Amino acid sequence: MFSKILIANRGEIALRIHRACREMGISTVAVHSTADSDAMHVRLADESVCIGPPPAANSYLNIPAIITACEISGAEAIHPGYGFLSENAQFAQIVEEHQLAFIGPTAEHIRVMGDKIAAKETMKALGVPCVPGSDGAVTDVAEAAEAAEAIGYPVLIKAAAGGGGRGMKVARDAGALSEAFSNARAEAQAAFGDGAVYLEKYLQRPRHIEVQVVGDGRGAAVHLGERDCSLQRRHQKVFEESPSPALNREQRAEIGRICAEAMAQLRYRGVGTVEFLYEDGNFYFIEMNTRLQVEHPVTERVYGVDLVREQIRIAAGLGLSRTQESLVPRGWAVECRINAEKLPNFTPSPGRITAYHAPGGPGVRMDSAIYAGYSIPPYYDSLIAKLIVSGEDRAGALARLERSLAELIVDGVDTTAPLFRALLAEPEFRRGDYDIHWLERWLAG
Ligand code: MV4
Repeated sequence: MFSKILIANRGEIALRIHRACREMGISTVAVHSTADSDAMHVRLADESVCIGPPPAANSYLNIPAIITACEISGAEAIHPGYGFLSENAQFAQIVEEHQLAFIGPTAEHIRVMGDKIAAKETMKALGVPCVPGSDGAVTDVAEAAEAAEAIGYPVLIKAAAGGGGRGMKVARDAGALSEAFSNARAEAQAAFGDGAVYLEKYLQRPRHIEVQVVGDGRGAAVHLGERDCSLQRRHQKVFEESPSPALNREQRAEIGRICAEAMAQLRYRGVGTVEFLYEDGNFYFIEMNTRLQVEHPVTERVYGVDLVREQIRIAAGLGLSRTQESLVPRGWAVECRINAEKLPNFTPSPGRITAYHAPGGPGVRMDSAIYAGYSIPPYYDSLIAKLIVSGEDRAGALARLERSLAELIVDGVDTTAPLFRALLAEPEFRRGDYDIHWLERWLAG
């Protein structure tokens, strides 16, 4: 096992990783920008290294500075968290070239899944159900029109280098295809420096359901069920839950088995998330994320597994701590992403937190790096806390969510916490009756 790990991240996820390390007897090295000298992840770590000025491009994305911090501190492994360098294949490769362990998949697996066309081709070949679409990239309008006729309208044009919804264009019919195609290509080129696009059948009202997988890199892999992440705004998740209100035990076991078997075949190493759209009882693979996700705690709660501990064990070559048979879901967990943003427009609201009280008690977990007196810097994303609440069933979890939100105090900045109190009053939300467009429709109404 490692004796020292460098955490290449900030905020709540840096703390989350620090906590797993501490429980495993591993010392931690924090890195930080000059804007984060007073951050909680720096205060709690055993050592810290300043790696640059506030903009992430010059600090949390500064590969030479992070490798240097590792070498001067004597850390043997790097945990990238989520965002920043977590899905940068080049970074994973450089880390390993320096005889350091990257706590995550191989650079090659990151690269393949980062190319959405290659990811789909790979998963399809492994027996994972995919959205009907073009066979790989589509290079001109004529080819696009031919593919669209075969798929059937409406179609969605997506960037191969994309993900997260950037550069996607819907064509409702043949008349709209040419413009949608040109716009998607131009946006992909501008956003990613790669104009490659592909076509898919446009699913009109799916849910976003993602399967948590863990592989040992040697051909063993398990799944930890699913999370329903359909409640999003502008491609940002707002609320997640596990299990999904839409699935039964048989459906879960089936899609989970398919994903775990695919990961075993791939010899996937570490944690990963296989993303699906789910409509009318069918799953359609869209993308795979090769990192620990923001919403991992709902899975941890329902399956009783520490996913960060699992990541560290696997990177150290210890293999999986659990068999599939031992992974039995219990109860229900939900997560609210609390952002420093002002409603109703979600305007960023950085500034000084003058008072803070976190909810607690049975079934409540608050993952956050804020404290009273802390100043939220304006340079990074606005997530300041994740409130994860569980119960014996969905109704129990929602009842606890309601009382937790009533306990929460964050003064000095605006937050999105009131949004969840309003959601709890919505019958459709309470029934779990929502799709990927529900939240934006509700916010607009
Ligand atoms: C889709 C889709 C409908 N049909 N693909 C958006 C982000 C990217 N990860 C995939 N996305 C979508 N892909 C097909 N074939 C609708 C979306 C989509 C979406 C997906 C998940 C959660 C929220 C969403 C909001 C708008 C569109």
